[in-house]
Amino acid sequence: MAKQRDARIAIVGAGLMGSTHASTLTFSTKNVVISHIVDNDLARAADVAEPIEGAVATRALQPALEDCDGVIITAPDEYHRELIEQALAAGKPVLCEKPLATTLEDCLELLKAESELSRPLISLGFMRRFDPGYRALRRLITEGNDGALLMSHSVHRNPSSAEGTTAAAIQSLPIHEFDMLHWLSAEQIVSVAAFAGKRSSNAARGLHDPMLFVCTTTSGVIGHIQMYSNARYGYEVRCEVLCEDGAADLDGMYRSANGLGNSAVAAIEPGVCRDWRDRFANAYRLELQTWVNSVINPLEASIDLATAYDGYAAFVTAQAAIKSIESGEPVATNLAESRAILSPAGISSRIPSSDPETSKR
Ligand code: ISE
Repeated sequence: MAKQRDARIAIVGAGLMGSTHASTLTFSTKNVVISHIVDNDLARAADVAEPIEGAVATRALQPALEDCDGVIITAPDEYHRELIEQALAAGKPVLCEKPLATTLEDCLELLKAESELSRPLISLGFMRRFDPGYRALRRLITEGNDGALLMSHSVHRNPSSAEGTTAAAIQSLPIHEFDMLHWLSAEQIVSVAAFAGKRSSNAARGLHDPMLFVCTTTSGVIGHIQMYSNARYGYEVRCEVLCEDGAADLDGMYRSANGLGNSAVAAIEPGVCRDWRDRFANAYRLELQTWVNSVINPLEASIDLATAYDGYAAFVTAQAAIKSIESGEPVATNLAESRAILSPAGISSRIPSSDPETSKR
């Protein structure tokens, strides 16, 4: 059989995530080559490109877009909309780190731009969807051995905070937890109540830290999220789900009134890490391989890759959480504005593929 041509991928943004993805693609992913590292700071791009055979360091986005099969955006958040639009205009699939964009209007414009294409081209970097532990929890819920999901409890701690304000922290940390609740429950989050409480002396002025979020989904599933971005001791995420007849968590705890389900044992990843890149190294690898596969063969696109809509839904939830902190009241999420834009095909036309952990590599 003829060998599949490798996907040529351009990485836009040569910072922390750009260099992490460059190394994961180079050393841990197959059927891919990095064609360009694009950054306004050419020396920075050259540092990342230098050890990668064939990778060109450049400041020029357009030629890179023309000469690649897909684009990974790891540039600062405020450039996401513009860069995604340029990738779409060039007809290239794009995997963008969260957030989708930095304003609601920009998120909606991107949904609109994508809905006008013949197929969806935007994936969002919610990598936890590929973490073996979260996947085990999700299988437990979807297999239904223990009945319906009722509640989830999650903890998100960073050793220190790059985010100096409450709004920035909400858009950067619990946004992953909002997406996890949406993905684990397969429901929309309809409201958020956020609590600031006693403030840690570790926190910068202008940042409430820690915070607590109580989210409610369409059917009434409650997601309880603790965020602390200055824990000092390390990076840690935890998640426990409670179903009608059982409970399970990311650390492998499983209790059930019905004996063991098929997915009872969660895969265990390291508990406390230096940062999210270590904790989610495996998830990033699986996410990138899945996305690369979808660039090579769009018909194999995985439904587990977060879509532009998922990015928008998480962003809307984060905005509601910010309003709730400011007002002290629960705030309803408003997803209605997307309805006029999205045809059913626009959000669900990805064809499910097999589980990335078990599919042939
Ligand atoms: C960081 O910005 C991320 O995007 C990580 O995924 C998240 O887990 C971490 O807490 C954030 O600081």
